[in-house]
Amino acid sequence: MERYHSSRNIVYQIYPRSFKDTTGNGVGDIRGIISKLDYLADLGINTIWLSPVYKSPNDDNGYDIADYKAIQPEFGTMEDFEELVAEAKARGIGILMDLVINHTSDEHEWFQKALAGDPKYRDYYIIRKGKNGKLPNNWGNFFAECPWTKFGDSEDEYYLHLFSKKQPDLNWHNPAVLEEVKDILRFWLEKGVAGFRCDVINVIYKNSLENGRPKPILTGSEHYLSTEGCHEILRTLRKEVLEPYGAVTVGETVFVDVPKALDLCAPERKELDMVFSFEHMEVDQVIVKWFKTKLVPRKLMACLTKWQKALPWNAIYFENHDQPRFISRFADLGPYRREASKMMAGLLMTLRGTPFLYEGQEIGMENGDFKDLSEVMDIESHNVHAMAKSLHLPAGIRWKMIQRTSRDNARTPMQWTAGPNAGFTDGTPWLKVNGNHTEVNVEAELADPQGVRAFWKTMIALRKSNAVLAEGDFRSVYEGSKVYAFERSKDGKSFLILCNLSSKTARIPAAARAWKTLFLSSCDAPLQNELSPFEFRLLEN
Ligand code: ISL
Repeated sequence: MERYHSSRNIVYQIYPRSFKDTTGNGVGDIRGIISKLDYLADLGINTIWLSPVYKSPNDDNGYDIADYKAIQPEFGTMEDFEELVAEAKARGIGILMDLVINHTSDEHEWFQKALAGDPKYRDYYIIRKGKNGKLPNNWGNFFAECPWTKFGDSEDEYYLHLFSKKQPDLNWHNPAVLEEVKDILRFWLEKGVAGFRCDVINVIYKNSLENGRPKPILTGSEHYLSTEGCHEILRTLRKEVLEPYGAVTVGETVFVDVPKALDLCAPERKELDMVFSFEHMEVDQVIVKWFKTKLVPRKLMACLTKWQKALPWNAIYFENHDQPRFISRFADLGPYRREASKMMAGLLMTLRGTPFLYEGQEIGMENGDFKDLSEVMDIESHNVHAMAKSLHLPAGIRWKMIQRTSRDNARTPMQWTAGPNAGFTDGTPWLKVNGNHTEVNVEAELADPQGVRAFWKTMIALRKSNAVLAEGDFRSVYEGSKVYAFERSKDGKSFLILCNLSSKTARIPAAARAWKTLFLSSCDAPLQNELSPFEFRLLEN
């Protein structure tokens, strides 16, 4: 139990579709993950979060589950999965499953039975009559669709889906749904998984289906964000199912502010262990994520500090399968891909909380190099593009939106080698491999002791072995236009962390002078009074 809740945990997220293909079908698979476990163990991580590997028609790449107890055939078999758990365990690595319980696939047996008229399963979903020829309510949808779709052949009945129409929302007012989910959790816990990353967990329980206050996005969300019903479900699952197994949970919690996050993961509430908050992902957005401005480092620092101070412990991350690559967000990245990647490694490993890194981050992968919409596969990107078109946004702007923000930016195949398809597959990859793989790849990194991956490895080892970095208190020391300085301290020992979040050389702030000894720098030849572009530096007192 202790191990998985440990402050020394370092989590590595795998998007199985894009990690490593061993069959030549162009899609990553479980055997591919097994083949790379030594690589991951060597990096020093001790937990893997697997994006969904369950049977799915892939409308949303596995976030639309058709069978919670079966492995997606293109990823392999249940035996492969069991081998993965065992092989990972042998290397001291635990597996977190992705738990998607706001919705199922419309191809799930439950929804199919509901469509066939079985009243038991009809009540697993949210099905309502339209109102005077109109939709049941005015709610919005996460994927820029209408959230209501006609239920089967019905003339005037609709089912609710906050995501795609192939992802009908479950009815969490029905106790049978809770029982099904308990059973699913136990099924995977019995297989030895360490816990769950809980997809959009704070929206599962809808208080009512009343009209919402009209808003630019997600009208209606006040009726389902962090409801008391949701809190109660989380407490029940933890007490009755998760706790006996010592399982860990991290909730993906959309639109959480600090109080809402605390309500979900403050230890005394016994709900989730940690949450993924989004505010730091939104510092460069204008109203919605599709419109971005320049990333202003000071805004990012202020946001990080705010969350560091407010929560006793939390998940920390800069990348995942839904977000553009973080280094690609620096408008002035220029030739500093390696430097910025190292600096982000330093930052992630020295903030307080459980660090989550995403596949490819450890070698400094950048956004996909897509040339037009035909190269983009993600349903959200296509829906948003279509919506922008219907709003008569010019083609150039529409493409910019997708190019900069599409979730496929982070989903391009993992770059293992400089060879064909970056060594990801012998077949045709399901999503275009980034052309920069000839330069950015694991093979090259493994041969480079000064490389990005080597720095990640150093930082991971330090984070795991050092009590001050793992458990120490956090205090912001300086937030400038380029430099972020913060202190981590414990039992009279203290580190000062200096990050240059810009491509310009930056003066070391006066406030940093109390820390005299250079412990480590991401830069070969650190300067006396200045930080080099995107330098990360650790000082001791
Ligand atoms: O991409 C987003 C954040 O910028 C969101 O709109 C995202 O859809 C939301 O965070 C929910 O994400 C999760 O649930 C979705 C799935 O498509 C995402 O991949 C998953 O992370 C529906 O299951």
